[in-house]
Amino acid sequence: MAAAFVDKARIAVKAGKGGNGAVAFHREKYIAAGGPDGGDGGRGGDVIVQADEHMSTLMDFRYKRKYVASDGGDGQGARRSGKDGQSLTIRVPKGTLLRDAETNEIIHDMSDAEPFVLCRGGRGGWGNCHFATPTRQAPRFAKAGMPGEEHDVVLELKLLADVGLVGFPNVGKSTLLSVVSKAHPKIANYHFTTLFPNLGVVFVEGGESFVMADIPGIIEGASEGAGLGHDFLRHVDRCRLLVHVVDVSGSEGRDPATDFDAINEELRQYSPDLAQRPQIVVANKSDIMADEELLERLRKRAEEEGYPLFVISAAAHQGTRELVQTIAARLRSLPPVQTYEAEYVKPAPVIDTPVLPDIRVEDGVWIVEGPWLERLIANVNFSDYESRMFFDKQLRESGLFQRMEEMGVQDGDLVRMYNLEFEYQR
Ligand SMILES: Nc1nc2c(ncn2[C@@H]2O[C@H](COP(=O)(O)OP(=O)(O)OP(=O)(O)O)[C@@H](O)[C@H]2O)c(=O)[nH]1
Ligand SMILES: [Mg+2]
Repeated sequence: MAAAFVDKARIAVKAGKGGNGAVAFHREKYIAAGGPDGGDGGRGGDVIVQADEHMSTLMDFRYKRKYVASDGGDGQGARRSGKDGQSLTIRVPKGTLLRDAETNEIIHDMSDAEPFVLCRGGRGGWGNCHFATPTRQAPRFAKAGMPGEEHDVVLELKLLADVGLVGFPNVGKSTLLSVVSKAHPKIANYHFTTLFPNLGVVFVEGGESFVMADIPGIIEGASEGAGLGHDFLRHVDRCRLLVHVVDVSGSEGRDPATDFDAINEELRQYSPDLAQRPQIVVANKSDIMADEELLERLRKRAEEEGYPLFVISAAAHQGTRELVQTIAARLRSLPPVQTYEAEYVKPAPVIDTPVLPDIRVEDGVWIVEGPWLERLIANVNFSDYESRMFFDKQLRESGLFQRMEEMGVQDGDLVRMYNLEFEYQR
C-alpha cells in the first residue's frame, strides 16, 4: 500500500533528567551527630537510535512524535544512589539520516548496526556526602540533577542499495527486480504502477550478493517536483551503480535514445553528482522490438556516454543472468555505498561562571533575568539552607548586588527572579 511508505518525519526527543542528590546524616546509637551520608541522584536515561534491517518505512513516526527517556531517581540516606533512568531506544530503517530540525544539518547517518546516542541523560546531582570537607563538617547542601538533552530531529530515509533502477514509467524496472531477486513488486501495464521504492537482494552465482532498489518511474519535469519520481531519487542517491532501463520496443511511440537523454537530464537536475554515477544501460522488451533502428540509436548514445549496453527481455528472462553477472563484476571495482558525515556540531556546554543578569525596575519591583540565572535557579534546592547560601554567593560573584546598589536599590525593595520573590536586604 502506498500510504504505508513514509520517508520523512519530524520527532521531538528528550533524555531523562538526573535525580537530585540527597541531604542526609548518618545516625548510629551513641553517636550524637554522624557525618553527611546523602547519596547521589541517578543518571537520566539516554535516547539511543538503532538501525533496523527489517524496517522499511518511517510510518510509525507519523503517529508517535515524542520520545522521552526516563528520569534518574533521587539519592537517599546511607549513601544510597538513586536508580539510573532507563534508556529509550528508537528503531529506524537502515539508511535513515538524522537531521537537526532547525538547520537541517546531518547529525548522524544510521547506515550501520552501531547504536547512536542522540540525547544524553542528565547527570545525577551529588548527595551531601560529597560535601564533607574539614570546614563543612555537616553540610546540608546537595545538588539538583541536571536536565537531559533534548533535540528536535528530522528523520530522512535514504535507502541503502548497491544498484538503483532508473527509467521512464512502464519500461520494466519492477519486472527486472522480480526476475533477479525474491522481491515481489507490483507489475502492471500502466504508468506509475510502483508508488514507493522496493528493495531486493540479488544472489550471484559464487555466493556474492548485492542490493537492488526499484523506484517509481521518473518523467520529464520530475526533478522540479512535477512528477512522482523526484522525491524518490533520494533513494538511489547513495547507489554505487545505476541500471538505466529503457524500453526499446517502441510500443509507446517514443524513441529510446530520447528517453535515455531525458532521464539523464532529470538526474542532472536532481544532483550533478548522481548524474555522474556509473551506469549500465539496459535495453528491455527486446522480445517485442518492432524496429531495430531504435535500438541502434540508443546503442550509439550509450557508447557516446561511455556506458555499456545490455539487450534483454526481463519478462522472458532473456539476458538477465548475464546482466546480473556484469553488474556484480562492475560492483567489485566500485567504491562502497556512500555514507554521510555529520555536519551538525553540538553546541558547546554552557560554562557556568556567574554572568551579570539583566536588571530592570517595573512599578518599583526589581526584575532580574538571564539564562545563567535561570539555570542556577533550576539547580538550587531552596528548601535547604546551605543551598541558599551557595545561591547567594553565586549572585554576589556575578556582580548583581553591586550593580543594584549603583542603581539605587533600597532595603525592603521587592526583587523578582523568575518564580522567586524576596525583599532586598543589604
Ligand atoms: N513484452 C515485454 N513486456 C515486458 C517486459 N518487461 C516488462 N514488461 C511489461 O511491461 C509492463 C510494465 O512493467 P513494470 O515492471 O511494471 O514496469 P515499471 O518500469 O516498473 O513501471 P512503473 O512502476 O510504472 O514505473 C508490464 O505489463 C510488464 O509485464 C519485457 O521484457 N517484454
Ligand atoms: Mg514499477
